[in-house]
Amino acid sequence: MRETLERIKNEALEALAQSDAQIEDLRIKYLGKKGELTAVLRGMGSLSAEERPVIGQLANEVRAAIENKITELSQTAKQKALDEKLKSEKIDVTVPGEKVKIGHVHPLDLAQKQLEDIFLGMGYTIVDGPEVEYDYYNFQALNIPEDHPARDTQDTFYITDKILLRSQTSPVQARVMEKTQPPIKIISPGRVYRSDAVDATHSPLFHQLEGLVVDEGITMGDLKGTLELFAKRMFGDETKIRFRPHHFPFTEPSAEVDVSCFMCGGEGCRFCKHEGWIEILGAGMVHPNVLRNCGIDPEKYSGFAFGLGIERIALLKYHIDDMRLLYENDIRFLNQF
Ligand code: 2U9
Repeated sequence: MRETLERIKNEALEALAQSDAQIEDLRIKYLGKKGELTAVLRGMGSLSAEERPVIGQLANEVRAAIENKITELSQTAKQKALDEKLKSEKIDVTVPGEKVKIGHVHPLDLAQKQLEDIFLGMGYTIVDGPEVEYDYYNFQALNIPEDHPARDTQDTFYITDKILLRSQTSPVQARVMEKTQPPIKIISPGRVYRSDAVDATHSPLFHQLEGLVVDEGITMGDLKGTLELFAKRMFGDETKIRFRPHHFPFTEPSAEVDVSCFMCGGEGCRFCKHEGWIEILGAGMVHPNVLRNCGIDPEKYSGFAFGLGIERIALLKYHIDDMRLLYENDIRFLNQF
């Protein structure tokens, strides 16, 4: 048995020294449950009482020698694999990185930002408000009672009888007037909703920017001066404006406002459909009923208001002929800005 153990030890160590790829196979062969060493140990029952501890100790030494060799070889193999991995995965930190593509500011945002900058420069404050609004602030407070025909032209989406998606940003101004006494000088840009079918010039969701100034002694002259300055800053110093009488329920008197065509200087061209003028705004003096509804004394204060569609400004500014392009987010379109 002593010879068998010596033979197993020598054979195992030699086999392990020759091959590191089959370490596991060799471990099973010599140390496994059905391995050669286990078979010897099982046969120890036939040994005499004196021989048993001696052979037992030898068997343990043989096991330890084989196990130590296996541990040593596995560690060497692991280290070798790690060295090879580190070598093959070496990173050259001096290679220039791949450029990350960054997006563009959307043309609608560009237009809104420019509009905001112009009015911020004139001392206006930007205010925000809810898009889901009470019928009261969207219509009633603005002098549009339940049976008013303006409800047809501003037909919107109703959540309940009394709650809707705002059809204009005017409710924001109504809320400000309710909370604040004049002087008030604000603009309210934001999303508005109308029950319109989609085409080149309509969308059920679009963006407005409205302005409101209320103080003692505000006149139509202030409105004209403000919009003239706005038009020059937006479309160039040569730009003229003209007021055409109109009707809005929330302003009296009211006007539609045109700017002289910034493509032909007012001569008439394809861009302005040979009119020389391009309509961009609605405006007027805040109706006394609206001031009163919002807790402001129309005997003491007066104000002007104006409104424009931000899409219309973006289309004009960037010579885009179809509003749908603004919402499709086709990357070939957006890359141009
Ligand atoms: C209050 C009082 C009055 C806002 C105004 C317009 C005229 C106007 C349209 C332009 C194109 C809307 O985007 S559009 O369809 N707007 O013509 N808006 S005066 O008047 C107000 C607002 C708030 C409290």
